[in-house]
Amino acid sequence: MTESNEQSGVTVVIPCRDEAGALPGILSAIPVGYRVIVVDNGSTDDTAAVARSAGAIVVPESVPGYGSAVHAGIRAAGTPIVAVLDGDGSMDPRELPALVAELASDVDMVVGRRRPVDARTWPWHARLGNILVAARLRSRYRLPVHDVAAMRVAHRERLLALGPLHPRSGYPLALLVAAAGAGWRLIERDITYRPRTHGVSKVSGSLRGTLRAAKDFWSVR
Ligand SMILES: Nc1nc2c(ncn2[C@@H]2O[C@H](COP(=O)(O)OP(=O)(O)O)[C@@H](O)[C@H]2O)c(=O)[nH]1
Ligand SMILES: [Mg+2]
Repeated sequence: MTESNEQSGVTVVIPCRDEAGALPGILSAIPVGYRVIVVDNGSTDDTAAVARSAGAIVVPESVPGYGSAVHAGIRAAGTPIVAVLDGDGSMDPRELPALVAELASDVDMVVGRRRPVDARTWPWHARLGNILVAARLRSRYRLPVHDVAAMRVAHRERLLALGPLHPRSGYPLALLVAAAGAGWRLIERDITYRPRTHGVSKVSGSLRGTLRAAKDFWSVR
């Protein structure tokens, strides 16, 4: 990241809980001109210090959960465009400019469709859950998606206008359902999906985690 982080009009929001190991690799791959906000809530490792030392802005969030963290980051972003990706090294920030390039006044959000690099990247239970949820988003909400927008780029004002969504891991689905309700136009593009580089999964890395996420998803219907 360089001094001229303002010029792109893009802020990358990275929700993190205990991602000190993965963050340096992610932050060194942030495209030139992009600002970075790391939202830290409940980390017990030095996620915040690592983020700051790499030049990111750290926003604390007291309400636990992925959704609360993302919403806090969007609120704190000072640019018209917000990008969101995970902080575990599973997604490549270098793929963001291609998504940003497709965002336009008549395109409300550009979402990434994760393409795993190998079979171990995505636990079967999480992948199965994802396929079922995406099928429902296509059939019930007419959204042109095959994934739950884990990496996404959107207009900040339009995101905030949707209001606060789900505080935990139901957030991505709640966002897509709210987007459908608001008549948003979405574009989906393939993104690379790798195994997390460090640390442990907080959501779908375990069957128990996937079932908890499924319960959160179910509450969004
Ligand atoms: N701030 C914050 N980030 C979280 C929380 N839960 C998950 N995350 C972050 O959300 C991203 C996705 O979580 P992850 O554990 O990779 O879920 P998985 O990919 O489904 O296994 C990672 O960057 C996590 O650090 C939370 O409660 N608070
Ligand atoms: Mg992950």
